[in-house]
Order: sequence, then C-alpha cells, then structure tokens
Amino acid sequence: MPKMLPLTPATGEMRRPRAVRFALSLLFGITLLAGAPALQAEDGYQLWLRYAAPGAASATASPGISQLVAIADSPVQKATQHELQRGLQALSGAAPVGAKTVTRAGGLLVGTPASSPQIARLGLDLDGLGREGYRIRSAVVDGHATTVVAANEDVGALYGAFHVLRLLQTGQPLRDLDIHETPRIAVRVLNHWDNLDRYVERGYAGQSIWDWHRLPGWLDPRYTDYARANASIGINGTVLNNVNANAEVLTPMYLDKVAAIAGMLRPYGMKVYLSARFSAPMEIGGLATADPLDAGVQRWWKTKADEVYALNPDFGGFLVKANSEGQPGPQDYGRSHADGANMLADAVAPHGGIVMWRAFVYSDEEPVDRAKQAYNEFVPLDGTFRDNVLVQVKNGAIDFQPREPFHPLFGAMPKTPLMMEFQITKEYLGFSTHLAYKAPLYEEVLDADTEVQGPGSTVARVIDGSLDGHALTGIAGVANIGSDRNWSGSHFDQANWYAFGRLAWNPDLASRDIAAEWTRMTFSNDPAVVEPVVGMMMASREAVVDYTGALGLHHVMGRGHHYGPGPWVEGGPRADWTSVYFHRADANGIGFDRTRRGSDAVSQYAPPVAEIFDDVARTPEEFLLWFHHVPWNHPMRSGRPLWDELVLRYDRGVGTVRDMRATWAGLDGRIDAERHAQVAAFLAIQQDEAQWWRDASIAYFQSISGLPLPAGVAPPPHPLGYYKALEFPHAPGDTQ
Ligand code: GCW
Repeated sequence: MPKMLPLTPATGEMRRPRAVRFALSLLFGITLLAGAPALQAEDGYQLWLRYAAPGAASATASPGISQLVAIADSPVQKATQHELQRGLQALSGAAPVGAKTVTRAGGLLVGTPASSPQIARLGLDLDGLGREGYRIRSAVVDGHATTVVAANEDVGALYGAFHVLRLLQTGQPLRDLDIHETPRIAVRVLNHWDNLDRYVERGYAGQSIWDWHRLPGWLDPRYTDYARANASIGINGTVLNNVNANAEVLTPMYLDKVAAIAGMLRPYGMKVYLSARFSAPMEIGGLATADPLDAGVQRWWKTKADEVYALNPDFGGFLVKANSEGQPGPQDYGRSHADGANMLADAVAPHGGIVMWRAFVYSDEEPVDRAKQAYNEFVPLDGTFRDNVLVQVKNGAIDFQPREPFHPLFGAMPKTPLMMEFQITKEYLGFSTHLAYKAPLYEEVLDADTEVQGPGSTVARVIDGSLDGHALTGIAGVANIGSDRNWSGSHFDQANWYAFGRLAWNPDLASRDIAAEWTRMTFSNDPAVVEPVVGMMMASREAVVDYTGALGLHHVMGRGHHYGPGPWVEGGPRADWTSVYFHRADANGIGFDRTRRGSDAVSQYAPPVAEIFDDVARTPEEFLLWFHHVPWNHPMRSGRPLWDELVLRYDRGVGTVRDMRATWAGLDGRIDAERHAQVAAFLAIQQDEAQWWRDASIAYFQSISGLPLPAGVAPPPHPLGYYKALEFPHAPGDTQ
C-alpha cells in the first residue's frame, strides 16, 4: 500500500511518492447524516457539481473521508485528483455536527493499468472500453473493500471518477458495482454562437464566457470550471466561435488566445474547434478568391492549418456554415458543398483534424419548400466527402422549433457520417426565462425511426454509426452558456446542458432519469423535491408546444429576435422568414401541405414513414399541420373539430405553466432561498408570456378562421391590433 496522506488538496500533490504514478486510494468511513444539511444561499455557479451531501431523506450514506493517497503526474491525472478531493471532501464535510462514523467501508482506487500497479494487478478486462470508456467495480484491494475505477487511458479514469461522484451525490451506495461505460458517439461538442466582441447570437445568459480581449494574459478560472462541468457529462470538445464566423479568429493574435483556452480545457479531455469563415483567404489572406479548387486557396488553408496545429497540436478541426443565410461558400464559385468541405478536410487531415460541415442550407431563390432544400442539396453528394468530414444536420428540417419531425437527411446519406445538431439555447422555447426541459425533445428525435433499413433504424443509430458502420460519429449542442453567474441564464436551463451531455454519451438514456439525476445533484435528494421537480420538467416542453402553437404549427414567432408570438408576420425580404409561409392559414383551413399532393416533402422519408406522413388519418396529430393543410373543422381524435382543439391546446399550455408555478411555490423552504426566488420570478414571467402567446395567437387565428371560441373559453383581452403593434427592438440574441 502506498503511504497515507491527510486529505489536504493543496499539499497532497507535492508529497506524492514517485513509485506509484497514478492511483487514488481513498479510505473513508460511512457517515450517516442526522438530518438534511441547513440550506445555504446558492447562486447556481456550482451547477450540478455542488457536492452537497445526499441528505438523510435519501436514506443512504455519504462518505466521511479520513485519509487519501493521491499520486498524479499528468495534467489529466491531476484534474482527476483535484476533482475527487474537492468532491469527496465537500460531500463528507457537509455532514452536520453530531454525525456519527459507524464503520470503515473501504477505499476508492482510480487509474489505468499503466499508471497504477494496483490496478494492473487486478487484471480487469478493459477490452472494448476504448480511450474514453471505464469500468467501475467493487473489489477487495489489499484487504479493503474498494471501489475500483479502471480505464485504458487517463481520460477514461477521469470520466469514471465523475461517475462515482455522481453516484455519491445522488445517494446511491457504492456496493456490488460492475459498470462498463463507453461513449456511443465519438465527437461530443458544444457549438458556441459567440462573436469576438462577446455578443452571443441566440444567447440569453449574458456575454460570451470567452474574454477575448484579456486573453491570453488573463486566464479566467471559469474556463476550468467550464471544462469540469463538461467533462462531468462527457462532452469532449467545443467550438469557440459563432458559425456566422468572423475570419479574424484565424489571425495569429486570436490563434494565441485560442491556444490559451485549449490549454485550460485539455486536462479535462476537451478539444477546441473553430468555426471557419469560407472567405477567410480573401479577408485575412489577401487572396482574390476563396474558390476551393484554386491551388492558391488550397495552399492557404493548408498553411493556416499548420499554423493552428503548431500552436495547438490536438486542435479538433473546423465547423463551417457555408452558403446559408448569406454566408460565403463554395457555391459562390460554382462548386459543391463537398468541394468546400474536402478542401478543408485535406488541410487538417495530416494533423488528425476533422471538418463538421453544416447541412443547414436554404436559399430564398429556391422556389421549393424550405423543409426540402437541405436534402435536395446534400443527398446527391453522398459518398463524395472525405473520410474526416462529418455533415452536421439539425434535428429537424426547419430550425429548432419546439417540435419538428426528424430531419429527412437522417438515414438518407448512408455513405456519409451525419452528426446531430441540437440547440441547447432556447431560441424558440422562451429564451432563458421559460422553464422548458429539452431532453424529451432530444429523446423524441433520437428515438424516431427512419425505417431506412426496416424497423429499428432509429436516428440514434444513424448518428452513433451503428446503422451504416461509421467509426467517425458526432453530436453537437448549440450552447446556452454565458457570463451570467449561473452560466445558463436560469437555473433550469442548466439541465439542458446537462441532458445534452448525458444523451451525447448515451443516446438511449431516458429523459426522465436524466431529470431525476440532475435534480438530485442540483437541488436535493429529498423525494419531496425530486418528484415534483421532475414532474415539472417532464411537462414543461409540451407546455411550450401548446402555448406557442401545437398540432404541427411552426415558425410562428416574432420576426428577427424570435421573442414572443408573431403568427401574422408576412412580407419582408424573403417568404421563408415569415409565419404565413409556414402556417398557410386562410378562411378554409390551416397547415402546410407537404404531402404528395403538395410540396411532396413527405417523399424525402423512407417509404413506410412517407406513407404515414402522407396520410392525414395516420399522421400523428402532433405533426398534423406540419404535413397537411386541413379545414378548420377537421375532426380530431378527441372528437373535437381542429379549431376547438387548437384553442384548447393554447389554454392547456397556459394551465401547465400555472401548475408548474404552484408546484414550485410549494417547494419554498426545501430549496435554498436565492435559487427558489429566481425560479419563482421566472415562472411568473413565463406565465405572463404563455398567456400572451395564447391570447395573441387566438386573436390572430380567429381573425382568419372567423369561428367562435369553444364554450367556456375566455376571449383574448385585447384586439389583434394590440398584439401586432408590440415591438421589442432590444430583445436579446438577435443576429447582429
Ligand atoms: O436558428 C437560426 C438562427 C440563426 C442561426 C441559424 C443557424 C447562427 O435564427 O441565428 O445563425 O439558425 O443555425 O445557422
């Protein structure tokens, strides 16, 4: 056994014995807590890594650590050690005075066979765990009951350490464990839509956390906490800048700053990526063209890649938005998306980099249904991308709406690895003030069956590579992180970051289980908290769908800033930026006919799915108006006509928010006052805004349908003109 040291984070490292390179062996007793710890003011900065003792209400034990042997050489090992020290000490330190140590329960051993002779001696089978996977196993080591976390590489051990901390935080006993974990998706990244002036497009949590002006001289400790939070949920990369990219990020001055951030994230297994502006060779390189087939342009990108990698050897690669919403791209030179992607792919390939090429493309000059355009442009290119290219596809064909059917590209490009793009920030789900837990949305899409290879060809199996045998796989989440003290703008929006990471690691996890896990770590293990909070979270996304426009309505928000209702939005620069283009309501009915008789978008799905979406009787009602234009009196499954059903959904949404508010009010005293008060205030905002959405939408659609409201339904308090006249010139997050 290595020598025991007292648990003092500051000195543990300095006194490490050289003989054993990386083993964390913690001996701790089990301390039964006498009662829930006193509630302390919290501002949300700690996220789900509060390491609060699970509390007596969980009826389980928390470790009271007595001694620690810690050996850590590499940066990743040190990060692991620090986290375990921090976590275990806080978990035990939270025990109230008078808690009694009842038994000596054993230790915790974390490492790899290469770094720890003790782990090597155990001879655990680590095959199939890859670089990032880990095993957690209850074992007897040197006569002590021990929880062993073993991995092939340090980063796997880091992830395993976070898993143990999660078990402890959620009040689960460290007994009889035999856990094997490997990530199902290789590239698990955040996409920051952050500009270099710290403005965050579609960001509702303050400024960008990247303090570009002070970098690289000032390395905000927040970057380390960011990396800790991401590593705790398995996120292994981040794209620092907006896809609407500024070429300057590729200049030497910024590349130094990028390298400084990368240095802080690296010990936590995170790589840094950049959004590349396609026209950069012209803007910062002085070339006359950015044509991807031009030898000078190709040379410029290769040299640029060499420069990036010289500063940052494990740089991840580039993300590109090209020929979309005014961004430059290969089509400016008559070249294809594959030509553009491959040129960049060739530049980063010698360094092991990848290119994530976005499929979010549409053009107002294209007369076809916007929902069809990405498929039309990309499917013919299947098989023509380099091996290190991923095509990044949004979850639905329009744009991160509260509900969309899965994007028809999933399953339609078997020779190309497609990566998922989810939005974590809530551009269309109430910014950061509305409580909307997005994991059910993510889960719904991941579980959707493309049927391209028969039943079971789920979107999850497309993106994890198992359907078509791809090793390079990826998933991206548009970040909701900013400079706000609580990171995400609201306490509950932290759950969307958390859930994204957990589903990126394992797309089969259930959104309810993730909600429970997050609630336990973020608020309390008390079942009187967990059950109602999980209930609120699980109802919340459907509430947003209901009060913003249910039954397949989409893109009915305010123009530009996307804040609040705007079903009347029409005119302006392009039809497919209006609401009337999407809902097509007239005196006879409502909905976008995407059937074979209409835009024929249904035919982009595999035949069994297309058949269903083409048939008004078989289309799930939540997608009715997405695929069909139906009369206002279309009979619904409830027996009600469509108009009545739609109106009642608006009311149902407002009602759910009212219930959430009441539930939260009932938790007063069980949640620390600071966080409780902010959530309560935000729920009040949400209730007002849900009511506004409902009133404005009903006023508008009634002006089109001309139908009376169902019996007992309150009319909107204002005439339609009142809602249409509201303006929000300074709403946050708009495109600059
Ligand atoms: O969701 C929409 C947003 C734009 C965004 C664009 C995209 C970054 O309204 O702000 O631009 O999609 O995904 O490229």
